[in-house]
Amino acid sequence: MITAPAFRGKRYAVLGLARSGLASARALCASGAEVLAWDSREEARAAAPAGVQLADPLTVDLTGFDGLIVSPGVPINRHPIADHARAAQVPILGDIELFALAQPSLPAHKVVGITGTNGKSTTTALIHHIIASAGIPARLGGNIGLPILSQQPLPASGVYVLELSSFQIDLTHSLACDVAVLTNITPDHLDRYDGFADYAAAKERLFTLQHADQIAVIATDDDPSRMIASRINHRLYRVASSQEKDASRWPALQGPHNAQNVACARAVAKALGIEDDAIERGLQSYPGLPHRMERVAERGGVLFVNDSKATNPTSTAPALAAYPKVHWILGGQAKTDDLDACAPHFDHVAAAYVIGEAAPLFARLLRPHMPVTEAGTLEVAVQAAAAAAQPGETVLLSPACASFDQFRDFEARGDAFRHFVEALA
Ligand code: UMA
Ligand code: ADP
Repeated sequence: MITAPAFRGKRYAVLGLARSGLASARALCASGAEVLAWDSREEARAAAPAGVQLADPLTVDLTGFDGLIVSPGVPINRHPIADHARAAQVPILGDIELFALAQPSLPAHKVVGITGTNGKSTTTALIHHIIASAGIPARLGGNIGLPILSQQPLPASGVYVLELSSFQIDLTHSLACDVAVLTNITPDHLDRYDGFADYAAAKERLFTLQHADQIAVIATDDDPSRMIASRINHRLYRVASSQEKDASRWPALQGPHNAQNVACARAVAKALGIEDDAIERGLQSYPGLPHRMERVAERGGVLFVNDSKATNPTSTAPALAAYPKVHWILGGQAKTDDLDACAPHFDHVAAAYVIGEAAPLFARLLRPHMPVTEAGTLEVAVQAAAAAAQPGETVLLSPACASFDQFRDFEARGDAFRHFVEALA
């Protein structure tokens, strides 16, 4: 766990006790801070570390507290806690800001921060893999599902590689990344922002927090990312997917979207002074991540692919492009009211199976282009798709939606897909 003398004797309130909130509460307690914490879920409260006072910060006068730590999943754009904290003049922070405040007492290290709408986890895991396989101590943390405060501190000269969502950046005020990365920006999470420009501005803050001697790596394949690159006043490595033409040597990094991730990771590795042949070895040996175009089974010549992490149409598009005849399972909680980003690849789809809240909308959008089954649940969709698929075809879960209407998160959805595939007669 990462602890810091900076927190000793201070008072913090923590709202949200899932992964990041629990890690924050534990690190603060272990650092000698006084902690009041809450989660609206009783089972989350039950997991609070010993020594924490359980009380809802909304019902407490926060005057004199040193900070309110909120989890990224708490919508501070509309949650009353935001005004409550502001009225008491208490700063609102997240676990990444606590990491930034702990940095001065950690052994000398570097931080690489990765943001973007899609490709964050892949790029983060790939950068971590290249650095670690070059023999440099490295830690992975952040939105990838590993709160950084739960990780062991690195010895001197190590590199912390942090995946940062826009929600986490919103709660961060002093993290200056030695290398900050932007993969791309397309519409996402618009329920949490006052429009697309506001969401893009949240990502841009990662770069405005950097110092003059630090490095920005920006993939300039889309207009909003090009716009952000044009405003960088410090060192900038501009990269593009087109720089990575031959992916044949990197089995876990196929597809045009991965060319963008590779271009970013290569630039970061170079910025950190890693030699070209070590970068090449890292790209070749990168093992891939679960739930991202993950091959889960092959049955009777039919391939089953779990791409549960594709939670918006832009991230689903490359998966459709990757297979010639797809039985496409999609749906859940829609983030957009169209599937335009996927349309160029509709000719790869043999049939669609729609599930969850978005089923009626997606059925209406897709029927003019392909046969559609309103399956409702993932289990029915897997059974129907498996029954229809011919040898050589692919059953693909690439939902283009959030999972929260039917699952705890995208991981639970991907695990359920694997389970239903394994249960097929
Ligand atoms: N809660 C309350 N009151 C409220 C609202 C929420 O008590 O009014 C509680 C909830 O009951 C819950 C907690 O607050 O227990 C919110 O937790 P969380 O949703 O932030 O969950 P964590 O486990 O802490 O996960 C967070 C990130 N979650 C989100 O951003 C929604 C995880 O990213 C991240 O991996 C983790 O911290 C570790 O850093 C997930 C994600 O979906 C993977 N990210 C989005 C994405 O990738 O698109 C941004
Ligand atoms: P994130 O962490 O930003 O959600 P991931 O690396 O987990 O990104 O990938 C999520 C989904 O997006 C996967 O389904 C993958 O197929 C797709 N994807 C990965 N990289 C990119 C990219 N650079 N551009 C568009 N889609 C991508």
